[in-house]
Amino acid sequence: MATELAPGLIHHPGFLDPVARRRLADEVAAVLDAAPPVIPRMPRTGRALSVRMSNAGPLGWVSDRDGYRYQPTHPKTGQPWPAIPETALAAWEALAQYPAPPEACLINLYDPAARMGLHQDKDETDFSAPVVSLSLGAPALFRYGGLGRADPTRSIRLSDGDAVVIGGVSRLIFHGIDRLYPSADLLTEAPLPGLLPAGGRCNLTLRRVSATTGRWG
Ligand code: MD6
Ligand code: FE
Repeated sequence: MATELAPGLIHHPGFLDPVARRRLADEVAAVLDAAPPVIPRMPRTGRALSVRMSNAGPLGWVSDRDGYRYQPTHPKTGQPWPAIPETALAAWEALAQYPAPPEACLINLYDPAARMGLHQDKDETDFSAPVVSLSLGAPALFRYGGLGRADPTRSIRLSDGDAVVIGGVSRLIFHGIDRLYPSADLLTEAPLPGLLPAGGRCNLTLRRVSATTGRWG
């Protein structure tokens, strides 16, 4: 059962069944083999974020001292990003209600202590397309607010297999991950062994960017 948390902000608990979760985790492992995770850094300060990131698709989101941007190649290997996993493309087709495929699939890897500060996804140029997010592994506390950073916020738990769509008038809301809940059963079954420690989490966000590969921000 899907829940509309706010207009255009929709939570689909357990959207991926266990077979699809396993398949997506295997597809993500193959992507990460070709495009190893990188520690993103804040523009200017160079401060490291606590997540590790990689991408799939024609464009990937990269953050380093030079700024935030989408680019067609991996910053370390120089190779094009691998193709977006089939399971993720199918989720976009089912949930995005948008007539074109995603151009970018950002892969966030959370160690049990990792978090992500409140932010807006606004480095894209096409805000008519939603962002579709898929979660694997340990549950996480997802906080969302309004269009202003200081607006009141609410929180929900995102669990293994959940999908979230951020679109419509909610496309630019502030959101983030406050913490993970690395529970005992997940300690024995990490979704990406070797890539994530037990109790870790993987989140994929599918986006439309634009045909341009220039710099923003
Ligand atoms: C995460 N998610 O769940 C972080 N962004 O790890 C996001 O930042 C996000 O869940 C845009 C749309 C949906 C999201
Ligand atoms: Fe986001």
